[in-house]
Amino acid sequence: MENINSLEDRFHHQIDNEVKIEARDWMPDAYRKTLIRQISQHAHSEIVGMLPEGNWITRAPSLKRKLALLAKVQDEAGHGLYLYSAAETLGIEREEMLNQLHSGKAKYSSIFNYPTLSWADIGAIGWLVDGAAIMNQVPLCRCSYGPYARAMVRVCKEESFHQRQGYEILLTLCKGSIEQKEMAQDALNRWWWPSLMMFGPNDDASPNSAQSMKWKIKRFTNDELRQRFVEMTVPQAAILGITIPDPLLKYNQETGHYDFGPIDWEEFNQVVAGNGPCNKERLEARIKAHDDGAWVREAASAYAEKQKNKKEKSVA
Ligand code: BYC
Repeated sequence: MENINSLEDRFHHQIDNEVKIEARDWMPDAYRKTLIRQISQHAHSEIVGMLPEGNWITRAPSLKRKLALLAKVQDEAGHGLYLYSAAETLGIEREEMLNQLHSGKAKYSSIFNYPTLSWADIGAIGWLVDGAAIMNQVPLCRCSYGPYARAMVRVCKEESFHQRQGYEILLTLCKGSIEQKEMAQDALNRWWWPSLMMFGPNDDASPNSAQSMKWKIKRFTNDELRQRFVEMTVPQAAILGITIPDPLLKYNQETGHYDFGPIDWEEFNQVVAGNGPCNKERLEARIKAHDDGAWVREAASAYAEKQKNKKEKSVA
């Protein structure tokens, strides 16, 4: 039997042997820190991601569409809850994470700082944004940190329903009138490049990837996942009969993969720095939702306290 001398050796032994790290296990500070960073950013993205779609719940074109969108947005709130809970197992309080988000200090996915201008945008978000999310998050089900990996299993199941509802919205529009198909094309034109940016900077500009890969938090690099997303999406666009807005997108016979044009990293940096089209609006809406919900949290805490007292009295 192998001799595991120190806590650090045990940690590496677990990582090497695909044994999940659990909250009770010793872990290096930097591993804990990077997980808190990634999981909390992910949680923030889920709850901010509710906002652009939430705008369309009252304007969905039919009862069926309204129900599906409502369910999807509720799922996203649930994803936020699982993820904040997973981050809490690492020793950070939810309140602290929310303070970081509301004070503008925490990052969330760049994609949610773009406006939803038409109903077709709801289709494009489901198809592209949730499609990109699945591509990125399925490997996270094998993340070395148990609570994050397990949360991802359920999140991915729900994301796959979201992706299909989005694609079906676009399929319906593309089979409809000329104006409807133009709406779908316009949505693709606006959401394509931001969706590619969701995967994060190119590998040579990604400061966290190499270490996260060693720790088996990430299983694939940003560029690998972005490439896979392009490969998956091109035939889907062809079925819809709409055109991906990239004149350089071309199948490369030699590599067997699609080549695509350069991403505008200056735009990405601006959005991440808080200067995207909707950053201010999103943060204000999030803070308002949090403030408006204060009475619910207070009532829930008061009720929990009452129940606890009741139980204590009955035991005494
Ligand atoms: N936007 O070294 P890198 C959803 C930051 S939710 C903003 O490659 P890492 C959905 C990055 O944080 C979608 N910032 O970092 C919800 C880092 O900054 P710091 C969200 C970005 O962590 C509702 C710096 O750039 N998904 O799907 O190794 C409705 C350097 O990057 C972005 C997740 O959060 C970005 N796009 O890799 C519908 C998935 N990209 O912290 C759908 C989990 C990078 O060093 N997260 N940055 O200051 C991940 O997989 C990884 O964190 C990332 C980035 C691939 C995103």
